[in-house]
Amino acid sequence: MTILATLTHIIVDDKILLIHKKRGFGRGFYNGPGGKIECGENVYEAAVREVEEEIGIVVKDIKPIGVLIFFFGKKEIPDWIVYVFKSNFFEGEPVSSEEAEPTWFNISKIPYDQMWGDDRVWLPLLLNDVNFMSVFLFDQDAKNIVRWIARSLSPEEIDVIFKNYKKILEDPILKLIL
Ligand code: 6OG
Repeated sequence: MTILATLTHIIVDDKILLIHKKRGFGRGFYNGPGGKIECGENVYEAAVREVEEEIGIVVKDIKPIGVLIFFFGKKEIPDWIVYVFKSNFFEGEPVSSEEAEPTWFNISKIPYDQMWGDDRVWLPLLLNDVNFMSVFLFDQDAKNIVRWIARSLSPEEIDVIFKNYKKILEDPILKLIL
């Protein structure tokens, strides 16, 4: 089954707020705060909840920016679909939790060598306000990227995909990666 999740990148002036993941999938990496969408939630609600659970702040005015699709080995349906948001506003002060340690980085010093390999591809698009979808075929144990493909999305496409994840599974780009 495909896991649906969110990632939210908070950017204030020339700084980006990342978490150092203390446990779970991607432990040891820096990433945006985020996590699995729960039953009955929409993607926006899930994104706000996950940021608050992980680092104690209430993120405001989140903008949908892109979608990531991950296959760990070739298979019919993706392992993860991750909805990516961007925000420039929040309330509260970022604090550590059992799951995450928040850290600000200058956007010219993003620690890509301590992040998932796919981030080098799409984080620059997010920073430049380009709406995107990006599909990654990793090897079976999620270590190396075998190949990837990305394209920009129109605001209309973003709207459709953020309302119904099944739409993304119909995109012909998925056939190119497998
Ligand atoms: P929890 O275990 O915290 O959800 N995630 C990825 N993020 C990046 N940048 N690259 C990947 O490449 C990822 N695979 C999953 C989605 C895990 C969090 O990790 C993200 C979730 O925000 C494979 O519930």
